[in-house]
This record gives sequence, C-alpha cells and structure tokens, in this order.
Amino acid sequence: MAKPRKKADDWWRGAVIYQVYPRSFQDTTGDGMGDLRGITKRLGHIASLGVDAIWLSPFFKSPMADMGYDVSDYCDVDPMFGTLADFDAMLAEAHRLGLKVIIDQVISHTSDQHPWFVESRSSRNNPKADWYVWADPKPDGTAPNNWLSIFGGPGWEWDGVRKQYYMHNFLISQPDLNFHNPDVQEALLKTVRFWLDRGVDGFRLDTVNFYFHDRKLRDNPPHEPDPEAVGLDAPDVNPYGMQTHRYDKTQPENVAFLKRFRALLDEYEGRATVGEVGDGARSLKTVADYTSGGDKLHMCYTFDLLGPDFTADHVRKCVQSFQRAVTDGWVCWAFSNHDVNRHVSRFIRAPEERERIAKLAITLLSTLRGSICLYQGEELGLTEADLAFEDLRDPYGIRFWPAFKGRDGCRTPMPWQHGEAHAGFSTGKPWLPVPQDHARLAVDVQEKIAGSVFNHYRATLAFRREHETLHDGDMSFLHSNHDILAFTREKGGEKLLFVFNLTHEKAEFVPAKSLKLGAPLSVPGFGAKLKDGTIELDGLDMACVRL
Ligand code: TEU
Repeated sequence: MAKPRKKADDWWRGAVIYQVYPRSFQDTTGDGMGDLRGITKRLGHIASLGVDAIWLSPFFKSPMADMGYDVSDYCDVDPMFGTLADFDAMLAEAHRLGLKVIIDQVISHTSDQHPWFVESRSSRNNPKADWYVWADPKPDGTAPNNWLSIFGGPGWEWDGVRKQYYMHNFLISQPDLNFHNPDVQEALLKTVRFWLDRGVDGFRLDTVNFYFHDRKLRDNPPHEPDPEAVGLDAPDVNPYGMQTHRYDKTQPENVAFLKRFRALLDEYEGRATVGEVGDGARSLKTVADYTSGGDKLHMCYTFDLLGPDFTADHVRKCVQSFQRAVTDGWVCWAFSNHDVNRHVSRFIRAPEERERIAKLAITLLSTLRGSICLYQGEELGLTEADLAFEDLRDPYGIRFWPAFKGRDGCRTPMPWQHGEAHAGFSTGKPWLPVPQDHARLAVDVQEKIAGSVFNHYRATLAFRREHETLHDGDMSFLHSNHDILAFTREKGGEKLLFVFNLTHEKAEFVPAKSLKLGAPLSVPGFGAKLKDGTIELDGLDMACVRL
C-alpha cells in the first residue's frame, strides 16, 4: 500500500486518482447495475494498484436521464446504488485501505425532477422562480438567443405554464441553475457541507466553468479558429463547436463563487477539488484563473489529452501551453474518462498494439507533472466497446448516431472473472453488455500473468511513488527531433531524463553534450537503452536515465 509521503493537506498534489463509474463497476443485487456495496467489495482491487484516491461518478438520487449527472436530491443515494449507510460503509473501508474518496458534485444544473425546479417552473412568482435561467421569448416566439445545448438542438426549452424559456446546456431535463442568485449558491454550498460532514475528502466539480451565464443573454459569436487550440468541447459533428462560447459559460463572476467554495472546504482539513473545464481553446486560461492563488480550486482537468492525438508534438504542446498559461496552478492529466472513447482504441493503429500502447500510455502519464486520473478498466487495457444502436443508453449517442456513437462504449461493465456470467460483474443482464474480448482481459486472468497490462500498472504506479520527483518535481522539455518527447523531472537531489518514442519506427536521442548522463534507470516494462551516450529506442518505446 502507498506509504504516506506528504503533508496531510497536500495529498492531492501529484496524486493518482482512480475514477469509478458506479453503474458499471460491480453489481451485488443482480439487477444488472453496479452499486455502492459492489464498490466496497472491490476496493481491494483499487488499493492494490497503489493509487491515492478514488473519484466516484454520481450515485445521488436521479431519474438517470444522463446516468446520474441529472441529480434530483444532492443529499441522498439513489436506491439503485444503495443507501447512505452503504455509502458510509464504503467510505470507512476506503479510508481503512488508505484511499481518499472524491465525489462528483453536479451543481451547474439539476434534474427537472428536482423539487427546486418543480417549484421554479410552477409560476413566475414562487420563492424559487429565479433559481433557474428563465427568459421571455423574442417577439416572434423563438428562443431568447442562439445558445446551443451540447447534447443537440437549442439551449432553451419552452415551458407552457410560465410562458417562458429555460436554459439547459445539456439535456432538456437538465435545467441550468441560476448562480447569479445568492440563494442558489447558499443552497448548493449546504449540500457540499453535508458531504464534508460525512467525511468525503474532496469533490470533482462537474462542468465547473458552466455555473454562470451572461446576464444580458447576448448571442455567442461564430467560432473563430485558433491555431493554438488543443482542446475540443464536442465532437465535430456537433454544431456546438461552431460557436465561440463567450456568453453561455466561463463568466467572470465564477471566480468569486469558487472562492466561497474553497473557503467552505478550508473549514475542514485535507479536502481537495478537481474541476472539469470544457472550454475549447480557452481551457488552459480558465484552468489558470481557477487554480492560481491557492484560494479557489486545487486542480482542474481539461479535454486536451482526451482527444485522438498520441504524438510527441501533441503531448509537448499540451504540457507546454499549460506551463505557459498556469504558473502557480495545478493540473490533473488523464487519457480516459467516462465521456470519451477509451484511449487504447483512440491511439492504436492495429489491434496487436493494444498492450504496448496501454503500457506506454500509463508510463507517460505517470511521468508528467501534475496529478493523474485513471478510468476504471484502463488498468486492463480495455478497448472501446463496439455497441449496436439497440444497446445504446447514452442520450448523446442516440441523438448523434451514427456520426457519433456517444459514450456507452467506454461505460460497459468491468470484467472481474473470466469464467463467470457477464465476467463476474452481475448475475443478471447488465445494463450494457460485457464485450467478449473484455471478458478475456478480466482481472483474474491478468493478475496471474507477470507482464500483463494490469501488473504493468501496479509496477508503474509503484515506480511513480518511489520517485518523489514525479509527484511535483519541475518538468522541462529538451530539444529533440519532433517525433521524440524528451524531458527532465527534477526535485531536490534527483534529476531524471525521460525519452519517449511514440512513433512506430526505431529512433535515437542524442543528448546535448552539456547533459551529464548518469546510470540508466530501469522503468517497469521498458529496458534501459543507453549506448555510447546515445539513447536507442524501438518503436513505441521509452527510456529513463539519471542525470
Ligand atoms: O461533462 C461535460 C462535458 O463537457 C461533456 O459533455 C463533454 O463535452 C462530452 O462528454 C464530450 O464527449 C460532464 C460529465 O462528465 C458528463 O458525463 C455529463 O453528461 C455532463 O457533464 C452533464 O452533466
């Protein structure tokens, strides 16, 4: 298990966070959907990876239109996942195993079934009339402005009772809360306190830059291409990408709210936040604004490494633009999560590269400066499941099929035991099928194979733990052929050189004469290849040398 290695309050800096998607982790009731007791049962698996924390996707009461990202009660567990007592038991067991627990706060919007919205939509003068973003139609009856929903169609929905439109960034059933109203902020912070008092160690803040909208409801301008942009907010089949989102999100008022949020957190010890920033070309600037100064968020993640690109140029560009934009903030890097195609499938050119890419990717992620998020199943090298239209549950995919198949392909159940029905996930029919080729990669199979992807994850994360430099040491890029990623990590007396070849051809890296090469370091899965002062690499290979 991870040995304690830093100030208790600073555990998040450089932490490895394992994301659990509860619906697909482990079912204990036979209803085909994962639950909190299932998570408790499998915490040993997570702890055995040597991670610092888990992030649980939402398990709150919800009609599940967006798989729980549409909350109807922030302070209760959905019966599908269990009870508050199950949550407490899970939390206690996680803490016993030395794991911190981060939960997902989805406070930009609620479900339309939330009592706040039910009341808000009942009239124009009820006490919660202004809790959501309501606006009159234009004189011709159309929506107040041109804002769009990420999940397709206009960002406004007509309500016949109020004879007004309400705003939604996602589904029609996910109305957007009005953060300009201080009562809304107050009510949300109360729900945050509820979980802090229960003992959670932190929060992943869903769509943290979507909290506020422009009060004047100005139209967004058309998208202006930015050659420096690295992040994508939505697949290119989505007209959402045709606007610059100047007015529907990332408003300056948010910074003051994030300070309030932090002040609440700081009443408790050792709690942390990781914000999700989906802000296209502006993402890194937003991360800088939200994580600088030590009085707002602890860290953020963006969509920069969640795209199709796995080249040295791309990784260098992401990290360097981050370093330029964010001087005293902190990032959380990830290659996968519950919203994007699994990275092995994004990065491979041929099926036989699966294992190699899975190993190279986690080794790279573990050596970047920042905290890192892993997504359940990536430790098995799982590929994106190829689902039929009839199998889809994600409304986003159903809406944009077949041009975009949505997010179900990365949300299929965890395969635990090869020989069991549905690979040990559930005794009943799972809500999404377990692909055959995932069952072959089940945990019980890979545990027994010395060089499996799963054991490579354990060894690589142990390597990261052993080298303090990798947690928060400085990171500088070295001049190299553009196909090669060469950088140093340095802290205290330790300085390490890392060289990655993300191409398929052999390559070499000749370090500058001024670099005093020390002993090559053996990194799990990748031998050291130093010959006469030159580092020789195979395709999809890496090496580490002490400086
Ligand atoms: O995601 C926000 C978000 O930006 C994504 O919708 C993203 O644009 C898309 O998934 C890329 O494919 C968060 C949650 O992570 C997501 O699961 C929710 O559906 C969404 O918010 C609404 O709460």
